[in-house]
Amino acid sequence: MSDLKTVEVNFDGLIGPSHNYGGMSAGNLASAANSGDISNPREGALQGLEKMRHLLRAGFTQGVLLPLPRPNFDLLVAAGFSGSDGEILAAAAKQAPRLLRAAYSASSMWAANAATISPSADTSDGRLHLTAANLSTMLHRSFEHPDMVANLIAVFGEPDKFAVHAALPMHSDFADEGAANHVRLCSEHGASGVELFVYGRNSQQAATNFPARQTRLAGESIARSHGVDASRTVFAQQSKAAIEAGAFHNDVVCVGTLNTLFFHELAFENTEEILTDIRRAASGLFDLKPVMVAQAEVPIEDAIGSYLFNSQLLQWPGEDRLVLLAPLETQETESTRAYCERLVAGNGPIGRVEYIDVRQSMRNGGGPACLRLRVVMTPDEVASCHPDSLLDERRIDALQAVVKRMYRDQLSSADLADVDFANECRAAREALLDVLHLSELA
Ligand code: SUG
Repeated sequence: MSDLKTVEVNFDGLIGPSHNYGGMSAGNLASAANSGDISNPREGALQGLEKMRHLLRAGFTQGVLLPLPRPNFDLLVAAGFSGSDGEILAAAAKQAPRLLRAAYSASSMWAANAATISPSADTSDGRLHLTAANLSTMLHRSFEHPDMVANLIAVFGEPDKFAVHAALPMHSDFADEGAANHVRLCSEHGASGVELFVYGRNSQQAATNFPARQTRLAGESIARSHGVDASRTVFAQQSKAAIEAGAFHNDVVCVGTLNTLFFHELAFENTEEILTDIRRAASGLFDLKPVMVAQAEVPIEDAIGSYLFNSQLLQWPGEDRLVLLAPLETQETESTRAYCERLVAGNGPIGRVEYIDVRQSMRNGGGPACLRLRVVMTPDEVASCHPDSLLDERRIDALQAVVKRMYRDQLSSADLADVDFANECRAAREALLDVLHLSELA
């Protein structure tokens, strides 16, 4: 029996005080285009908090994941730097500036890459399973997972209800980028669903021009360890054309929720076969509603430039049809704005589009969908997770006050060498942890 009160909780990654444009992600066109620019961590974090507030006010249950400790001194020490913090930073700035930018990366803000989630309705042991993503393809993301596991255990600590799995082995055969390459479809959130694991390459296939960051083996491994019914699981290959056009994660060209899959014509290698597989896996559960956007209507370059698909597709309280929460860039791109107008004028499953400002994150290739990790939770699970990680207006106000007081509004790569800035980052994170009573993570 499905449970009507099971909800999809969005846990947004809060943008950290060291948010910078490091040019770290090959194949992510925004990261390359804005490399070296001055960033504004304060504005970024405030934009993220306003998105969370917007959804909270609309009636959603909204969670948050706080930034990880940066700079990561362990990385710099592993690279042979030694001495005081100040000495390490100064030497790294001179000898290995790219490594220093990696050590400071605030990339855990993109919570869609934190983990892959299987809700308890889909798993053999009836627990909610979370596997931290190894993010092994990009250096600056590859060391997120140990701290992320600690974070996830702090939030989902009750072992009878939640199973937090460590990341898959750190090898390119197991390359895994988490929920960004995973879609769950169902009739309603509490019912058992179909899990779509999207991959860019088979494990032994070499990366092409732009790296395919997810292997099929990674998805298969996660599906096995979560205990997802094989007949309700689909593996789908991302198209090479999409990766080469800059879709470094599937969620740049596809988003799905409930029975609706919204995707670009060039998203998958073999669209017809994938739709057939999903329909077969969904038999007896729901009727799939595919919404495919034709290349002739929205060229893939516009889809990627505007992040049309990197939107949150939401069952908005009180509305019959789904709502697409898209970045402002989608409104500012002629083809995608016009497409959205036609979309809502039609009688398909998406009835409204809202635009939201997350520009600081967008300039590093992260739209509204990248910033959140979706966790479908029963009322019991909501009651069992760390309560302060679920937001109310007061907690948002308190986080906002820390950001306003302790985050810089201008950050350049030269600032990363300054030990005062490293200390500021530590202090800001501790103040954020304090607000949510998570000081054990300090
Ligand atoms: O992994 N950008 C992130 C963006 C992640 C977007 N997430 C999803 N699509 N779900 C990435 O490429 C850029 C950081 C820099 O260049 O400083 C960066 O890591």
